[in-house]
Amino acid sequence: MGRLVIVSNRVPDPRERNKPAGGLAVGLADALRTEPRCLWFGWSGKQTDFVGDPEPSLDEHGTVTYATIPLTPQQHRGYYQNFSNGILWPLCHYRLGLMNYGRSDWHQYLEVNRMFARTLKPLLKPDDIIWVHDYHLFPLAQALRELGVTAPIGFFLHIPFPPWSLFRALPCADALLEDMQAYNLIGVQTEEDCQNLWECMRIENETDASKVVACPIGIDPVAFAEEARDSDNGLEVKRLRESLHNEPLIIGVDRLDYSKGLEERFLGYERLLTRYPEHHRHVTYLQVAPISRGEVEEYRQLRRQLDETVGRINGAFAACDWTPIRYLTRPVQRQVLAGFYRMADVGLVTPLRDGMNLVAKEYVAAQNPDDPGALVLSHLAGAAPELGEALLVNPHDADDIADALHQALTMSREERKRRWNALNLEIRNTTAGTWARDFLAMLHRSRREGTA
Ligand code: GDG
Repeated sequence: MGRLVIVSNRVPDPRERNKPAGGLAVGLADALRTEPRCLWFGWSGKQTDFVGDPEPSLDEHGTVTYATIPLTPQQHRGYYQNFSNGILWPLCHYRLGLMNYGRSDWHQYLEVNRMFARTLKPLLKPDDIIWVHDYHLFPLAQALRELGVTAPIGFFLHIPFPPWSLFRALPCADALLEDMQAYNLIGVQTEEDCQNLWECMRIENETDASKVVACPIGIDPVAFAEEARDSDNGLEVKRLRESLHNEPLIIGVDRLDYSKGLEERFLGYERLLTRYPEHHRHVTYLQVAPISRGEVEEYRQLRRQLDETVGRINGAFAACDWTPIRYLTRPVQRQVLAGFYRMADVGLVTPLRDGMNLVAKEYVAAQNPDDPGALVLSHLAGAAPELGEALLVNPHDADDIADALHQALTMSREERKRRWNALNLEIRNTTAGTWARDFLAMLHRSRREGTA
């Protein structure tokens, strides 16, 4: 059997202990543990002034060979910052107003995809199967096909896909959809994304419905639960526990991104404090929000806005011995995070749109089965269809968030256990491992059935 070749924009450094916060790396790392042999190809995260196709750097680590290339500053700006993060990211999260289209960025995006194809091709072996990840690389299969690559190529989109009525606002929508025909199989997170993408592809070309499938990503719940149990006595976890004096904790963990609905969430918490004053001086809300894409203006603005909102809420409600919101913009170590989740009485996950949201699943996995916390979850997260026993809220409605938080904080242990058992069953059924296995089995099938 041939190797699995993973291609993603960014390739994690296997030697880095403090892994960067991000769902794709977390999901894939969990899934890869069971793969016998694998090549992982993509951008190293570094920049170079060398113009021309770079030579990939190879680094073997266990069963995985990491092959990485740098980008020039111009490629980084046009392909990564402007087109991927400034155009596709807002568009796919239904935020047309934040999309800044520039034709030169589109050209740069296409050119970097072609450069990825040219530098990857010499590393490929006859029986390889290729799995491309995420919106940075929509046109990659077509670029590989143009170089004569005939291997089966699958694609997985980690973020949502909008309906045609929105997607058609992208000036190069037709060309992108046309290029995506070159994939043998395309996976998305939910049935809604599947419908949306298939309709877009069908409008442009004859597309077989079986080419686009919903294949929700998960975590490794057993390993994460163990991590949470082990970290219960860690120094930072102890410090947090002691600082709370047996009072309840709400936790939120998100990359600092406008799709995560942080401003709306803070306003929902403020509404809780306004409408349910019995929680004053008792509840603490800890928000971990590591800075992400800090070089992009929209993200800097968001950060300023959140600093202001947190300051305002704390200023209005704090007492000399109580800070209602603790707000951390530095990343927390993964194991410490697991312990924080376990300690928290409420997991608060309210994105305005999210492909899946692994934090919701991590929160469930980390709970103590005898005394689990309650999950408050946006119905617009990709995880919502699977996690129906969470308290589902509309993230745009501060009162809805406040009511759900109050319900979660006052919920009986019996009800928490009942809901958690159902949620836990769900996350144990759909894991990172089953996600990768299911997708790859479908991709192999497409080869056997001759569509590859
Ligand atoms: C994309 C899609 C989809 C966060 N802060 C810290 C930290 N994290 C970790 C979490 C979690 C991951 O980052 C975030 O995953 P999400 O799924 O919530 O979100 P995205 O990064 O936006 O991921 C998303 C995902 O891909 C997978 O397909 O679900 O919809 O947007 O694992 O724990 N980790 C550490 N410190 C932090 O401070 N160590």
